[in-house]
Amino acid sequence: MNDLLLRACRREPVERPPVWLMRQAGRYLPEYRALRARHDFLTLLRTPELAAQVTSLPVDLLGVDAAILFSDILVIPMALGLELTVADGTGPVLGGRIRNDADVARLLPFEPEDSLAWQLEAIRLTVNTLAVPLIGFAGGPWTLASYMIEGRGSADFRLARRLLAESPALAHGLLDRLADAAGRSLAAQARAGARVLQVFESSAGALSPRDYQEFALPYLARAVRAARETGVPVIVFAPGANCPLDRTVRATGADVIGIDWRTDPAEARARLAECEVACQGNLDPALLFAPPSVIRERVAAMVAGFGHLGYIANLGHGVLPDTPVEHVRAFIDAVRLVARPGAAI
Ligand code: 1CP
Repeated sequence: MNDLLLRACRREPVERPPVWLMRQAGRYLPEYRALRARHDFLTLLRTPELAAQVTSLPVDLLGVDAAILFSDILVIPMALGLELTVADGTGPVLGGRIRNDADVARLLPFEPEDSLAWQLEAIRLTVNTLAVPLIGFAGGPWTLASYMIEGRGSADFRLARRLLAESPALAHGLLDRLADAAGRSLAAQARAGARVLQVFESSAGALSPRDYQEFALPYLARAVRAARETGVPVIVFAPGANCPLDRTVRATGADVIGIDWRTDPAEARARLAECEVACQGNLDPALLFAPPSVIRERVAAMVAGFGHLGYIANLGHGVLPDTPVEHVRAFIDAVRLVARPGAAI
């Protein structure tokens, strides 16, 4: 078993930093597109054999040091009773979005072993065949709420921000349900065999500093605490959060903090000097459209900025759908190359 990721999460010595990519199992891979041509997205998600197959694709094809379960943050809203549709070419849409107390009262009780049994079965199947650790994940409570209020992704989540302003009590009621659901989903994934858990608080950057403190951080902290009770390390990724990194780390108790591409690696480390936390990130996903020589140069600077200890090489957000696979390979190879002591680029 390649345990580089586990050792990096615990800030133990490693021969080189582990490398994987957020959204590594997606549409930029021709093998994924071929499977998608034969099955719709929800069939891929809900058929454990197929989900296991997609999860393993980037490990087999690219040699990354971790697999991330092929699933989606929107499976929790779906389990709570919102209808999820993913049409070709457009983003996912949730039916029955949240507008009032009655909508929250209608949400179904959340039992991961029951409503997300297929997700847990996919984990059990996948871990049997993988030679790298499997990462389980969930959306952060605020991010789940933002999609459930908006009904879809949004550049600025203005409907969701409006609801926080107009109906804070309703928002807190919803976030309370989602903190519980995200925490229990993560813990169930760990029990099924996930060795690391990541919380995607992807809508963090939509909030003012003040509202992040009130509506995001306390609920994110609850979900992370529930997940960490399983003993599995937790990565918190809150891209664009208008909050100092060390405050998010202290409030949540994260083992690893995801760093987005807008943050300088050495500045992130300086900010976190007093925290016992590992870092993950943070190459701009758009840089994978640059020539491989530029990718190698930027990876060298990134690894030098973070240092080798307690560091997981990754992008600063998900890999973009049209990214050339050869450039993804250049990224992975560059981490291996620059991480060799004394290696020149
Ligand atoms: O490597 C992987 O692809 C792992 C599985 C994975 C993960 C971790 C998928 C598969 N989705 C996610 C997380 C996810 N989903 C996030 C958080 C990560 C991030 O910030 O990038 C978010 C916000 C979503 C919601 C979602 N689901 C979107 C974004 C939509 C939007 O408008 O904001 C999309 C496009 C989906 C569908 C989806 N999920 C995953 C895939 C491969 C796809 C594409 C579906 C298809 O094949 O058409």
